[in-house]
Amino acid sequence: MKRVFSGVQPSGVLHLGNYFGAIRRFVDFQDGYDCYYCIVDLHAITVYQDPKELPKQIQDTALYYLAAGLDPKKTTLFVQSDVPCHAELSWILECVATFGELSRMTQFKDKAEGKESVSAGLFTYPVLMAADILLYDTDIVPVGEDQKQHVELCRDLAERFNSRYGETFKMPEPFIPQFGSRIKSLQDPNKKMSKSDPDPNSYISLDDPKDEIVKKIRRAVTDSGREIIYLPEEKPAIANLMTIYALCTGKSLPEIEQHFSGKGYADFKKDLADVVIQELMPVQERYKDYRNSGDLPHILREGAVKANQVSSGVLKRAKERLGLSLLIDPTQRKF
Ligand code: ATP
Ligand code: LTN
Repeated sequence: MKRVFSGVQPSGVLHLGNYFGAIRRFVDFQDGYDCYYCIVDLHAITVYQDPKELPKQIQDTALYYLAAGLDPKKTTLFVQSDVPCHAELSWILECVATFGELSRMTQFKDKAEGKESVSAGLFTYPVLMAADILLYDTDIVPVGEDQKQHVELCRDLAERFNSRYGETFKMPEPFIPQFGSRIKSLQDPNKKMSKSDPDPNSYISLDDPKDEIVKKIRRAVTDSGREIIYLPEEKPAIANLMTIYALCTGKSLPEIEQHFSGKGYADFKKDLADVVIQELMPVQERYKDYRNSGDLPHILREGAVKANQVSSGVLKRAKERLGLSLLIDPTQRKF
């Protein structure tokens, strides 16, 4: 069976971009692939996280994975910091990555821009991501468009390591769907919808109540004119809203254009709010059910034990190739 790996940071409430660009897609792979989905808390602490809030954010991210439809019987769900091999392989790969290539990462440039001081972890963030992926002999990495450059770096590091030390890592492929892999901000269609956006009107959170969803969609910026027509270059705001409509309903863009022909933005936004609510209400119900069931610690513990078994074998392989000490065998650690 081919293996799939992906991760989401527990750095705040998940939004529609994370849902359509990542976690809803994760569900598509769970039948027929061996899936590992991780809550990447070590990535989240590259920027300050309140230690009182972080445990809840980790738990919530896991609950939303489940609420989106991931079945813990079919997939391995775990928290990154419960599996020590991630930080260990990350250090090894930092010794293979170059300062120059990390300096070219656009996410780092965006996140560091205008800041007086940023953590060294924010700079080496993509190396930890490469370690996450390579530790599972991953074939496929489903991510949103913004992570493409990081998956390419991961491939470069794997190739460099393999040619320097001998065949060790499997070469992963990114899976970035054509449609919905970059949902835009509701307030500025030139920016991606993001958890770290200070304006909450720019995103719809997975836990937004119905009236909030209606309000945010009503306030969403639109383009000049009044036609519901998909022209991403000329009318990026309405194209983004149509993308969300298409993802919620499964309708094609021409079908949506036809359905709203002769109608204006107000009618379209009203219907859009309805279809978003229809998509999110069952997710919110399942979130509550999983939270009340109390099953989560058990699911994450089982996931961490399995993730440790697989990743420790790959870490051992890498340490052997490098000639590092193996007096303590990573595969013999007890969890
Ligand atoms: P931040 O914006 O604070 O950096 P984020 O919202 O991008 O965070 P991540 O945890 O970094 O969240 O991303 C989780 C997954 O969601 C990744 O696969 C990422 O590509 C995807 N994703 C994030 N934002 C969007 C978006 N606007 N459209 C589609 N996919 C997205
Ligand atoms: N950097 C990713 C989150 C992430 C990830 C991964 C995604 C960390 N490790 C491994 C896929 C595979 C992001 O979405 N910001």
